[in-house]
Amino acid sequence: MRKFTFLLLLSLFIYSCSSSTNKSSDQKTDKSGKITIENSSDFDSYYAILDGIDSLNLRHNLHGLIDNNKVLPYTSSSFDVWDALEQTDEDPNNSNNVILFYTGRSQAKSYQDHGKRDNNSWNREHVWAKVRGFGGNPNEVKGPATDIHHIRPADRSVNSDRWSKYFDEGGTSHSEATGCKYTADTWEPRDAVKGDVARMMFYMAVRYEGDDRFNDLELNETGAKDYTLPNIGRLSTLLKWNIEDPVDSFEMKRNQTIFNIQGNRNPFIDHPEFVNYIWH
Ligand SMILES: [Ca+2]
Ligand SMILES: [Ca+2]
Repeated sequence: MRKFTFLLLLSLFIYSCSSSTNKSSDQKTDKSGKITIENSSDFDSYYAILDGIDSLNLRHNLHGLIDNNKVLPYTSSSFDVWDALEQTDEDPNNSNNVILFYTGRSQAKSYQDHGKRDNNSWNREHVWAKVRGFGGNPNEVKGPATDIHHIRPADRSVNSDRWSKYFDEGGTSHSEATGCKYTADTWEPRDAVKGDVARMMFYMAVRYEGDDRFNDLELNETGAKDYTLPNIGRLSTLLKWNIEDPVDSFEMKRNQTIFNIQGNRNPFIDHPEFVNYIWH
């Protein structure tokens, strides 16, 4: 009996320890529907204004927090998107290189696709495909077309093959970006960036709500083969990837670098649990 009591107390102790480990995330998804910002991280002062608000208002408040970013020129003799990506996607092991998003290859920053049409050079992939809401010349369109939160260095030919496909799982393995798969309509990125894709798409949907001169970008479940609509999917797959590939140090560092350049953050990198309040 004494042994049983001891085991019971021991299991209660272990349970309470594991509960307190999870306390932070529990608090943020509790049933009261209030958002709690604990000021536990350097970046939490950015979110302090959200502390105590009703979770139903989170999306609206997040939009107001992130919608005043500096708009970069796409290509310019002054600091432009090329220059920004050399900082945001720098190879942590080689400051002369960037990491290409779909292949994972480390590539010389200087080996850019500037009309040379070299298939192994790198260019600028709009992860939210341009034609899905902000087509045209990015130099003129700007806004979402020059928002570096979703623009990544990519191998020129791989970028071309991804085209404007929506994100979902399955299909044929890509011959060059071997971790990626594709069908006629869909693109599945390599495992290491699946969550990164999801969180970039969540950012775009909340940053662009149609209250400025840009379209209201929205995620959908059909994937939307109609490329003229400002939609991309598949939402349920993105939600799954957000969990399967959690935020890592490269993504956090990238978010901070963008904050320094563009003046706004991707909240879904800093607080992945916010996703639960907005998409169910
Ligand atoms: Ca990742
Ligand atoms: Ca939107």
